[in-house]
Amino acid sequence: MEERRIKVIRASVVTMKVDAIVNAANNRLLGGGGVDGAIHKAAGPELLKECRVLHGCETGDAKITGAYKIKNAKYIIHTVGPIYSATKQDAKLLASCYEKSLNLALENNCKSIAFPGISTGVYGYPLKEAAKISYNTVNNWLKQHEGIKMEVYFCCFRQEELEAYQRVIIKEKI
Ligand code: AR6
Repeated sequence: MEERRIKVIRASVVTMKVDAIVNAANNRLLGGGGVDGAIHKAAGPELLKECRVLHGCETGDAKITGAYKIKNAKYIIHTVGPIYSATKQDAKLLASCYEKSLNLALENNCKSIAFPGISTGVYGYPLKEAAKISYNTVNNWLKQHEGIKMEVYFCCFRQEELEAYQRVIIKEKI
């Protein structure tokens, strides 16, 4: 039943009408390229101001801020994925990003959250593996939080991302 609370769509996470959008940030939390750059650009300079006082974020952890000029969301959850190194640690850290982000969303009374593919850009995480880990982590989290309302969107920016998630979901249903 959890799959009904998960939606995979092709969209920029910046445009999502949800309580929290997730940012694929770096340890410094001071902006960057990719989805991080797009979020900071859309949210405006006030976001950077708030990020400065957070004093960074550990890999696998998450921190929350306001969404400022991004009016379609209430919060931005900044999480730092692992730089892919082909070690067992990668999967643990990536799963932790999704879990910690969901925990933060729940603590802040969010009922919907939209994720980009953490670590699947500059940080080089192979799409197929990342889709599997993120989907399973979210699915397990939802199972553990059955009574609460939380809509989860996987926002795929590129067609390949969408296809990677669709493959994971099809296999899940077999
Ligand atoms: N909405 C959704 N997904 C997006 C968007 C968007 N607007 N833009 C890109 N993507 P990346 P990372 C996808 O590189 O790998 C930054 O410089 C993109 O297609 O943004 O976690 C940070 O500051 C890819 O699949 O994040 C860090 O230094 C996925 O988002 C570093 O990059 C993630 O790509 C983090 O690297």
